[in-house]
Amino acid sequence: MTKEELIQGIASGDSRTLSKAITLAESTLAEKRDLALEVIAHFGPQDDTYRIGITGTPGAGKSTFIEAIGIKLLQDPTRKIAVLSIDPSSGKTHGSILGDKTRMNKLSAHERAYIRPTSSGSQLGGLAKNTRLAMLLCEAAGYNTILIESVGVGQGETEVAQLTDLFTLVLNPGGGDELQGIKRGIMEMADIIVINKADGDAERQANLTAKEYSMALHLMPTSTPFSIGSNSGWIPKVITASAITNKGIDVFWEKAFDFEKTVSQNSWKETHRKEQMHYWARKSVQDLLLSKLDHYEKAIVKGLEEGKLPEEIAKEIVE
Ligand SMILES: Nc1nc2c(ncn2[C@@H]2O[C@H](COP(=O)(O)OP(=O)(O)OP(=O)(O)O)[C@@H](O)[C@H]2O)c(=O)[nH]1
Ligand SMILES: [Mg+2]
Repeated sequence: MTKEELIQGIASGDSRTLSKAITLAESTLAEKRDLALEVIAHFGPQDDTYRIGITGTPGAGKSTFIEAIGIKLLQDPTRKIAVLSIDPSSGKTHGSILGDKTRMNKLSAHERAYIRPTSSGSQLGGLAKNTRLAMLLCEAAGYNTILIESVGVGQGETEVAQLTDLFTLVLNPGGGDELQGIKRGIMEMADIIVINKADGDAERQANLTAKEYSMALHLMPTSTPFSIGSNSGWIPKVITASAITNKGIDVFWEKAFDFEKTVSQNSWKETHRKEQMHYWARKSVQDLLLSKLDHYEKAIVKGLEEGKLPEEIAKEIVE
């Protein structure tokens, strides 16, 4: 496909063209990736979208929860939802794709929804980076609500916060043990904590767990090393929900829109997105520099043979 064909297809909201463009963006071949970047640049930033991260331990019910909140939101005819999942395992095996599609049956069949797992390709730490490009392409294609699913246990997983406006943490009923599996920092980043699977016998436990987390949150500083730049002015909320019985799904959206209202009024959303762009720009520079490191191998070996200090060699190469 040519650049013009890609642009035209995406502008008309064609999901097959969108899929092709995302595949190009994930490519490790520079010319393919560059083509995708040109397409993204053509559309420019889409400021009016809502980007929501859904993170939580494996099996917490993230995909099922996304299906429930997605179907609910699509009752509003102006909404178009793209679901992107960052799965560290999907790069190799694509094992989660089938699982996610079956967990999101109704959503994947809906004409105003688009579901896609992101592949890491061969790039180290390329997951969130590729997800970001996929997100921008989805926004260009008219998807105004982006839901990003990530596990929150692997390396670099906290990076999902550099993609989204609202950060949601999905946990299960049961005490603090649960948190041992995920990075502590993730809890401090959460804007909404959802205790999912609050149904049947587990409902009582879920309410207790919600209270515990609520109290734990109160003890946390509002600004942490993980909160990026300025403060959103939002006080994190803990809710209970069931993705199966739909309990708490309305409450989730109520809070999510309260959040959006708060951060739009105090212009945090705008500032936050600018800070995120700065993060990605730095990261891109860093990645490019690192990819060039191999070129300097000869100079490094030569410098060492000449008895130079590593610090001297570095200065000579870089400056
Ligand atoms: N009882 C109950 N079960 C749920 C609920 N939500 C999800 N489940 C079940 O929990 C299991 C895992 O659900 P998923 O939605 O795949 O969880 P996930 O967090 O996306 O899992 P991974 O992506 O593999 O980390 C499935 O068997 C779901 O049916 C819920 O609200 N209540
Ligand atoms: Mg899942």
